[in-house]
Amino acid sequence: MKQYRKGVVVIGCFFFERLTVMFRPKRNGTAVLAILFLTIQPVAWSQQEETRPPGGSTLADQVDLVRGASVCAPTDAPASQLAYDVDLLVVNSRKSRSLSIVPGNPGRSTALRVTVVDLPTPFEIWNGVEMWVGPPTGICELGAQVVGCQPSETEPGIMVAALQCDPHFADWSQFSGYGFCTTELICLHSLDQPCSTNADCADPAIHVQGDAIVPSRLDLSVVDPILHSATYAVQAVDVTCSLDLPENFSPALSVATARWADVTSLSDGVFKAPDDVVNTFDVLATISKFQAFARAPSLVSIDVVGLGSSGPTPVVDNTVTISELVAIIGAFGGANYPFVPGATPCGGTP
Ligand SMILES: [Ca+2]
Ligand SMILES: [Ca+2]
Repeated sequence: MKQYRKGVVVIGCFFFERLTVMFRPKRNGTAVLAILFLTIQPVAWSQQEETRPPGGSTLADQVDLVRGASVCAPTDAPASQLAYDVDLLVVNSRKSRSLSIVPGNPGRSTALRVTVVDLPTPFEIWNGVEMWVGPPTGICELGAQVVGCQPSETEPGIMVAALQCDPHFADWSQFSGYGFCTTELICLHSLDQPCSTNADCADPAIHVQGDAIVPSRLDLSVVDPILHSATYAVQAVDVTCSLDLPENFSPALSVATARWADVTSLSDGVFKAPDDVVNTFDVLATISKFQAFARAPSLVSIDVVGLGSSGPTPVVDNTVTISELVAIIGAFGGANYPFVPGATPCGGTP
């Protein structure tokens, strides 16, 4: 019992210190958020272990690679590229509303096709729909978000791209986000890799977004809930290849989203990959991003909804507003993803 109390004191001190940092008066309404957070925290500690699905966080640090040659690889390409012309890598940390991939294929013009494989209810009606990754946009995010900027060593940021209905060919290696190197010499907002300067934190990931990217689902209304992962297949195809021949596409890279509003976990005082649990750390991370706290998780993790004139919308908007906080707190209370399928994306026939 003494050890338990000691642990509670340590955790309490940790949160007090974090709140002291975050709640310097920067924005109206901060005091309200602080009270809100302090109100829900006791509930959080009592619930956080109850919402973990069977199997735990087996996908939390997923890194996977598909690599293979397309039958129509251009004959003038170096032999070394012929063997690797369809590299695709899913990077560390799933997101609720984005697919984070590294397209690979430097020096080659490819298009990236996203096929809906298996979505949880009620989005299963979209299974089989095909879309394409559109042109990337840079978002600098060390502090306030600046959409349309070019991330660099001095302006850390991410590259995002919306799904669209037509293929977009590009040498995707020309696009790079940048994390920033913390005093602990770990890159934040990128691959959490060791670093000595920001130059070590180049991040080749493209974060693919759209209303067809929906979160995995854990239905807490049933006994023994099982996480239904929302999965997508990403394939590359070279610009020289016919899009009508399935064999011209790369092997499929399977990418899953995180559970709804599971935006992070916390380890050694640093926000890490989602852990299949929605608890105080997810709320804390969202508040910290709302406050433009530099060590908050990346925007692409926290941005889970858009904000329209009549409330939240299913298309993320590259900003973190009170809508994100409401969504995360709702999920913490057991709410599922609040949106339902609209028209089939791209008018496809699943
Ligand atoms: Ca979490
Ligand atoms: Ca948003």
